[in-house]
Amino acid sequence: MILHFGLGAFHRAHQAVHTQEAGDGWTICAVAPRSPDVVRALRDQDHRYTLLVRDGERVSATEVTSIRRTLHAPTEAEQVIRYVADPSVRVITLTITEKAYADTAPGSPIGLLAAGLSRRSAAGAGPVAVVSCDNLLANGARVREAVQHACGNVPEGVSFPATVVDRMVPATTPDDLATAERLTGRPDLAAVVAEPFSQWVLQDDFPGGRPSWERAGARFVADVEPYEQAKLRVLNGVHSALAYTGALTGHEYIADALDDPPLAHLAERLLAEDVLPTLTPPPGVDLPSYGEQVVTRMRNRALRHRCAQIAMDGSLKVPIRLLGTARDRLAAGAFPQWACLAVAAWLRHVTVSLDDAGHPVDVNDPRAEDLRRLAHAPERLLAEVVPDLADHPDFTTHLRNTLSDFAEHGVRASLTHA
Ligand code: CS2
Repeated sequence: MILHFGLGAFHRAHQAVHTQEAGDGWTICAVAPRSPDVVRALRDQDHRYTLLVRDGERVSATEVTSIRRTLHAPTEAEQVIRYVADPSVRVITLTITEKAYADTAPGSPIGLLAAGLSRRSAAGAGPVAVVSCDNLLANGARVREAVQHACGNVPEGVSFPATVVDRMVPATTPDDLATAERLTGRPDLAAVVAEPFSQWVLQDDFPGGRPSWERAGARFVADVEPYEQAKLRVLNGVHSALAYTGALTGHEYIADALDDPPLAHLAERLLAEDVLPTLTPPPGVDLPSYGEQVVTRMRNRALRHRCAQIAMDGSLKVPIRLLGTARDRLAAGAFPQWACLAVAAWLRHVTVSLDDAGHPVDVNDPRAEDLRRLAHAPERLLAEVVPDLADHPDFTTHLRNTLSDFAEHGVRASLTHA
């Protein structure tokens, strides 16, 4: 059995689907860290739900049945710990978002996982793989570190394979729920919507066994790092750049942002001039074609992927998605002007939080208050968010100038002249 932490739409459209498609009998018990809503919805419908795949005008509906049980962590913490320690659980997957790795409080996903792993190793319940499926750098090492921090040691018999996940899964809307009902004839409050593309690259380190996810298209590789860098810098980097510039220029959806010429230009230049030169191609991958494929996927307007959703938690995402690119280009003696523009758009989004027409943008970031307090002192703000780029005064100067241009001329006009 698989125990999963994080019952959001992404899990229901990715790992749950891979597990069903592997077809070798593995099932999932999924833990909701906070809200009881999806737990209630799934329990009410026998844990079956619909995956809608949207591609332009086409939409298909598939029933997903791999999740068989759900637990609500705040009210069922002891059961969660018991599951972690259960010998029949041999794989534990996580989609808990970037910020949850720093939270090791007893009731948090990491706290519960650590308590369960300690109990498991004390009881000799057998080996288990803990598989982070979040968009982090070295996510295997990161969850291992978080567990070690919470338990004081790493319990024996636990592996932490690194993985790279990829599927665009926007938040489900009332319209999606109505479509699911129309296509299946049943109301479904847990339906999810995704693009056709789905990928999972994993390090093959599963001491207690695993599903044959390769039958569902997953790739098991010795080293995930080249895939990770390519995915985080190309897809997530461009996504974040478009989310901030899109929101600040009045676009609600990523596909609309990409339809706006200066924003499309930013995405193309960012990829070609800043991101791709920093990457080592993963085996068999042609990076320019990969970049084009990613941009084509983002143009799928049926997905209605909101800029605001992707803009969320920038203080945790931007360093992983854009600052590594900037750092590597600077080290190579080149100036990453497009990455710098994207970082400036993020800073304007989180600190000024008004679009070009003066309307407030949705900001959802645990550090928003801190960063806003520094908005009047650009030097300190930059030292705070790009500390390791402080010895590149040309980068910080350009960032400051870009912020002034945004304030004076607006984001769209500044991009048009970039
Ligand atoms: C997005 C990602 O929400 C976001 O920040 O950039 O979730 C993106 O859709 C996925 O990583 C695609 O694999």
